[in-house]
Amino acid sequence: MKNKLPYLFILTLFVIGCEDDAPQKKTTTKITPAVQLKIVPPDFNADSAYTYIQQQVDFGPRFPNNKAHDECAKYLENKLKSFGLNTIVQIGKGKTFNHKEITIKNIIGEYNPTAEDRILLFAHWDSRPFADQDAKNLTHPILGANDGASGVGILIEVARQLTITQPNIGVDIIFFDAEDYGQPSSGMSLEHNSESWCLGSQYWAKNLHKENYQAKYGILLDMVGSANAYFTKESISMNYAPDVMNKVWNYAQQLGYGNHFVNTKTFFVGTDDHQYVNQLANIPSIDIIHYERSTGNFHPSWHTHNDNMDIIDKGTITAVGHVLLHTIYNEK
Ligand code: AHN
Ligand code: ZN
Repeated sequence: MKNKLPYLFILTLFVIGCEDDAPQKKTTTKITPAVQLKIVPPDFNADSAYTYIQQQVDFGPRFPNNKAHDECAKYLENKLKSFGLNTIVQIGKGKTFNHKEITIKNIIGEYNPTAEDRILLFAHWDSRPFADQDAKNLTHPILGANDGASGVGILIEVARQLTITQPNIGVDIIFFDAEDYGQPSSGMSLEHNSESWCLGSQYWAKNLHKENYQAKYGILLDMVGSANAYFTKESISMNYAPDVMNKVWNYAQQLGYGNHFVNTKTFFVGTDDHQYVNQLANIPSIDIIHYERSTGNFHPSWHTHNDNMDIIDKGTITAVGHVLLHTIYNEK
């Protein structure tokens, strides 16, 4: 330090001797690139996502108040924690259509919790306690490989990728509980008693895990694992978040998944978690969900015992995972 004094003296004389507009102090020049460098999205690993689906299904049917549900909750919490996400288990009380008191566990992972700009990715992790759409064993619970585990498995793999390659935005992943404890539709009735579904997302939307929580938009994955899945632009998403839906579907088509992500608009049968995230939490959210063309309903395995690992397809998982990562890493 002492040695610098003579130089400082000479420099001062030099500055005094210069024109008035000469800089008084040397500042480092900031080089702003003309084009913001784009992050190359990491490769989505469908084998890894498939394993996460299998591991959930291996617990058995996972509905509130049963043992497999408890074990799976712990597994999901530990998975998010192991990838370094700030993990919260939101516990709440709920009541089912058949008057059962249940404990709701919404499992939340925050990536880059302090970032202002965030997106929300969600899926339900519980499986249906009955097989009311099946022809036999209607009262037995289902495995929910597609209806539940598929979306969650893909999001666990997304969580893993987030910590390997950092995106420019914050990401929240929520695994909602008790989506699938809704009242079975009786006979010819189309009445779904919609409030009896999506108990976990309803609870969260009324009791946000963070005060004034907001996200730019949300993406729900529901029944995203079957072969040749066909994702249409369904009406709830199109009413609340058409821009988000068009953006994601455009990305999908640019990536070559136009066979899965089609421009057809369809009417939504019943309800889903994005309904409450839109309506109660005011986060414009879309649902990526299979539409069965022959019936205008959900996948044929829906709420039957055929909803097991046999119908899970790595090609579809790759498409959904790739589109999600592309969307995340193109933000900002
Ligand atoms: C009904 O509204 C009939 N079902 C809610 C959507 C759902 C059920 N997604 C998965 N399981
Ligand atoms: Zn279901």
